[in-house]
Parts: sequence; C-alpha cells; structure tokens
Amino acid sequence: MAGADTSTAYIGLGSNLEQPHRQIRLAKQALTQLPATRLVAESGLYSSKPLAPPSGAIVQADFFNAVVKIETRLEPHDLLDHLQRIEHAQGRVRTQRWGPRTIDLDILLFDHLQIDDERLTLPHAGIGQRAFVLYPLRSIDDSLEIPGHGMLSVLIEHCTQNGLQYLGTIDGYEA
Ligand code: A4P
Ligand code: MG
Repeated sequence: MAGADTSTAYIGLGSNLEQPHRQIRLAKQALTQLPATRLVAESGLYSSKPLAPPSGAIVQADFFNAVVKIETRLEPHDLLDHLQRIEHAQGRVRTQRWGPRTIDLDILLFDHLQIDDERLTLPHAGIGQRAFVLYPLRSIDDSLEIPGHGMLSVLIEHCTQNGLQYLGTIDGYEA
C-alpha cells in the first residue's frame, strides 16, 4: 500500500481482564480489518507489572502487552475513532483511569507527528519510560527515533525492565 499518502503507525495493545491473551489476539485481528490499513509487523506477547498512576496504587492483575506496526491511509483522529470502536466492541468500560481494562489500544507513534490536542497526544505520553512499550517496539524496529524523546536504543538503556517477560507469539501463546 506504499504511497505518498500512506503513513506508518505503531499501536500499543494492553489488557489485564478476561483472558488478556485472547483480548490482545482479538484486537490484533480487528486491526487487520481496518479500512485502508495493512498490518505489517507485530511484536510478541509480553507480561508486565501494572504501572501505577502517579497519584497512587490501584490493585490489579498483571498486564499483557504487545505492539503492532501498520501502514494506513487513515488520518490520526480517524484511526483513534476506529481504535475506540474496537475497544468498545471488546467490552471496554471506562471506570477508572489507569485501571483494569479488557483492552486498551494506544497510538504510540504516527509517522513523525507531534500532536497535543484534547483527544490525541503523539507520540503517546509516557512512551519514553515504559518497558512494556519500548521492548516490543524494539523487536519490530530497533533503529526507531521517537520524536521529542530520542533514539529508542538510548531510551531502553535508561528504562528498567520492571518484570517484563516475553511469552511467545501473539497467536501462539497458550495460558
Ligand atoms: N489519547 C490521547 N492520546 C492518545 C493516543 N496516542 N492513543 C486520549 C490513544 N488515546 C489517546 O484514554 C484516555 C484518552 O486518551 C482517550 O479518550 C484518548 O482521547 P483511555 O484509554 O480512555 O484511558 P486510560 O488508558 O486509562 O488512560 P491513559 O492516560 O491513556 O493511560 P495509558 O497511558 O493508556 O496507561 N501497566 C502495564 N503494565 N501495561 C499497560 O498497558 N496501561 C495503563 C494505562 C496503565 N498501566 C499499565 C498499562
Ligand atoms: Mg489508553
């Protein structure tokens, strides 16, 4: 689908409810069905300790995380609409910010765009410090530069792994 109007984006997938590995697999499948979009690469599946919000701890189960790379002709806000539709279809109910969720789909990077409006922050806030984002990203593209944050390889050097564990491929993992 390469072309002047085609963008490259990386989507972070996270889940810690209702068979998280299944939720990640279902969401990946839904991403392959997006209009004008092709899934071109995927990380493996990782488990990670819940990152607590700055204001305090929320007791919740470990997360499963993964990252996929897409090529798309969608605009960033249209892509966000589609991701929120997929989250909704998988039963995501927004009760508590940073709380447990069936599926969370974040746009991590969209070309080299830097945006900060009421709906969308790009690159995704916190990308530079999150092992569950940086390690899967590196497994797809180890020479990435994160606009406003620096080289992925340098960010990883300064990021603690914080219990991150590789579990195998997204489709191959059995609980
Ligand atoms: N939004 C802004 N920028 C983006 C973007 N680049 N991609 C807005 C997606 N959404 C973006 O998100 C709140 C609002 O963020 C959306 O309405 C959208 O307009 P949300 O998904 O409703 O709420 P949230 O996910 O609870 O909040 P937030 O601030 O997005 O949290 P994060 O950063 O997604 O973190 N620990 C582990 N181990 N693994 C995880 O995956 N995830 C979180 C949530 C916390 N701890 C975790 C994990
Ligand atoms: Mg989110």
